[in-house]
Amino acid sequence: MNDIRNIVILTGAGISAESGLRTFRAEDGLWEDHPVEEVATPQGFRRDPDLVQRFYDERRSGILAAQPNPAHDALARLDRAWDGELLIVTQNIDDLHERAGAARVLHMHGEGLSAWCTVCDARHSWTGTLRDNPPCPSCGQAALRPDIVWFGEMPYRMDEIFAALSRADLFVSIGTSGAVYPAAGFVQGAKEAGAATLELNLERSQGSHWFDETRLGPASMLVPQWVE
Ligand code: BJW
Repeated sequence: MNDIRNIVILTGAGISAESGLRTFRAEDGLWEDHPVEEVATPQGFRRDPDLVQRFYDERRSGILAAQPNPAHDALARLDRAWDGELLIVTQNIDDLHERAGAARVLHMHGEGLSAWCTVCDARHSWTGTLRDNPPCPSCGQAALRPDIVWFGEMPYRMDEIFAALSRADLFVSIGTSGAVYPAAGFVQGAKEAGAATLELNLERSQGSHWFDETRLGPASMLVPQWVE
């Protein structure tokens, strides 16, 4: 990594799979039991808010019970040691990168341990449930929803992500299927900016042909190997 200064790392559900958090599109994935249009769209939330709040209440308990695995630990070590630019863009709503000790983390699809008030726009750290309609600590209205980016909504902090991609010398994608945009298009953006591109995944992603190199295996093995 001699001539590399700026690194962008994209992580997906696969990096947290070995921490016991289910991925979405595997045969036993979350979308098997919970149809995506029911639980991960604004329309689904309007139709049945209780169902969606219950789904994310369960996900929140799962996040609180999970622990970072060696892949999160290795990225945190890299973050601490790297004196060039580095950004971990995660599609995951868990906080396992932070709990492993990484600081430069951006949650483009929101955070499971955050609640967002649709009346006053305040965000609050949240570890309890939302299905019982608790009042917003800022405005008192019972209008909190999970602070999650659903299909059809704009992912967070896209300007920062595109700026980091435009400066990247290396783009690394870890444990994501490449099925969801705009994250699935980041590899092309990074390549156009002249970055080297590496995929670490259990199986090839949909955009695997865009990567200069693909290494297949579990994240808990591949990520520490790549970092050390
Ligand atoms: C392992 C492993 C191990 C397993 N080790 N690896 C037509 C064309 C193009 C786009 C669209 C279109 N129609 C609609 C769209 C847009 C839409 C979209 O992409 N739809 C697709 C279905 C086509 N996108 C949106 O609506 C987004 N917003 C948007 O586009 O706004 C407009 C915009 C325009 C221009 C610029 C910017 C914005 C919003 C997307 C929101 C996604 N939300 C979700 C749910 C919320 C979070 C949550 O509940 O947790 O986010 S969906 C779900 O998928 C979740 C994930 O973050 C996301 C990605 O999934 P991920 O992480 O890749 O998981 P899996 O399960 O798919 O894959 C797991 C991978 O891990 C696999 O590869 C395994 O091999 C691997 N693995 N074990 C290593 N041990």
